[in-house]
Amino acid sequence: MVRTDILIVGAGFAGLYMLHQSRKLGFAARVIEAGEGVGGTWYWNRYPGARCDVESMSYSFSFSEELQQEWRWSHRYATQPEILRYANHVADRFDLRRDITFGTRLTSARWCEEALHWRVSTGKGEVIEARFVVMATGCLSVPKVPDLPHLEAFGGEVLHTARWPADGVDFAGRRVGLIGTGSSAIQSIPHIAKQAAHLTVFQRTPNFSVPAWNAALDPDQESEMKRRYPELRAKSRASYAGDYADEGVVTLLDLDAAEQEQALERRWQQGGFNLQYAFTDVMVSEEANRIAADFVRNKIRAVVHDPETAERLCPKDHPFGTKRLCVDTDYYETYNRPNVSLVDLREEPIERFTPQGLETSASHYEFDTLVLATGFDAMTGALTAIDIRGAGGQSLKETWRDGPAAYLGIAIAGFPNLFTLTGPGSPSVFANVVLAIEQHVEGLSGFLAHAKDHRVTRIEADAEAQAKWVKRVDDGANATLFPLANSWYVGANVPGKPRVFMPFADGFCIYEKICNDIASHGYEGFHLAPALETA
Ligand code: NA7
Repeated sequence: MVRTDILIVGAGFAGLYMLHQSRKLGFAARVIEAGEGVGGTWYWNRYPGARCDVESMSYSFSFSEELQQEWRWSHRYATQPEILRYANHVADRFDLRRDITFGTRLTSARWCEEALHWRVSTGKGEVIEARFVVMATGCLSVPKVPDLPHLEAFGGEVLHTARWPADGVDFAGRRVGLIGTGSSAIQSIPHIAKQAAHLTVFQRTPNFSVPAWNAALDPDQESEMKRRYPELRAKSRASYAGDYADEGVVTLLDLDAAEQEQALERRWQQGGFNLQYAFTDVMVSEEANRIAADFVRNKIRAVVHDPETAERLCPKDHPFGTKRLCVDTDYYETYNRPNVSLVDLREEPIERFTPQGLETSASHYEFDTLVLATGFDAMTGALTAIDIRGAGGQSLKETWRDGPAAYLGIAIAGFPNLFTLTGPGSPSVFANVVLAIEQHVEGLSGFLAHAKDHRVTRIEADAEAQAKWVKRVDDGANATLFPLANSWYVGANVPGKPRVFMPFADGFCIYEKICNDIASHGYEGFHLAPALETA
């Protein structure tokens, strides 16, 4: 039996930083991690072309000035191997490994009211007692394999982008079938197409993608950004998306048609998420959104030579940016290669897999290897996969049957002393996630320090405060166009998952202000029970 003050689940960016902060506060802390190394999403997602689509100077920890000054990113957007090296560097630099148990999965957690602690079991049969449990399990960590008809009949290799073999895959000479056209597909398709004899992409919904214009970081530019880091990080913290890129600077509908085109083109040339966040109205006004969407559709038509393929690649069933925007390098250009073809599954649905490939309502497609780029049970999947039992013995999965409810996205009524980093109802995936992690870890650390100082042993979110928060998150999302898409933000990609808009969409800076206000009012909305005095 192991006893600890804080048990942290997951050794991705959130788990690593939480461990560092817990130690700083003088708590005994342990991390358990299913993988054999640190890095979380960057440990598992090793598919070819995997890279971050937030600029790496921004998508990196800001909590240590020494760390952000000494680490050197090679490119504007770092590759998965580089980000994984960074996560390993952080683990070594802050001597974190000695408190991490790898290759171990948490299977159940039970709250013991008399003892005021969690009793946690792992897949290896260990039992850990912890006063606090912090779920750092990630928003996109449970891969989804869709229910595909007779997949078991397929005789070739089946790969999932989120569980890619560590040694890589050699596609030379192989015919590859790939299902999906989200970020993982859009990043991997150009790389697989360069190697494979033939690549057939099976698309159900086309996504909007904007160019990354990735390039090596110029050393002078890097030095200048490092010199300005305090200012850039402050700007990020005060922003909508936790990023220092310009935001909200233009209202598209205030411009005439020529100015609109010019403004959109300027953002297109800058690359990345600027096209979405540089306009105050694109995510709230259908008219502004249609202008941006038309602009991107015309870009697709200009790149893809075959007009039928171009039309199939143009998203038409959801507003621009309402499914998470993709950021690519040569994605649309790849469809001009003679060894790449696109199958529209809305025109010809999959009927069954066969030993050689798959059959749609119109044709039979043969391939040797199948790549599933089919996404994740996002935001709640990792939490509901664990048998978590709260104060009345109720399960979290059951409690969230109609959708996830969490106060500030960090604590759940009925589940004392349990915290979710970047949980549903917090900015999380709507922001630069590394900064969202810092925001949560720092907020929670402050809270735990307060609890320690005031001899608080039991912290629980108030059910009424939580219900108000859930409504606030919902109202915020409903004031935007985001809920209009069948996205993983609303759980639409998992059959049977309740349709609830999960991230807090009002903005990173607004969330920060709310949390600070709550903390300064003695942690309103939480029940804090002091330790029982011993006679
Ligand atoms: P996504 O963005 O959820 O994309 C998954 C893709 O797989 C998407 O195009 C889906 O089409 C497709 N899909 C899922 N199930 C099926 C079935 N049954 N048949 C055909 N196609 C299917 O996951 P990613 O891994 O690409 O990216 C996730 C996030 O990681 C990304 O947003 C970034 O934040 C990083 P659909 O759109 O559901 O019709």
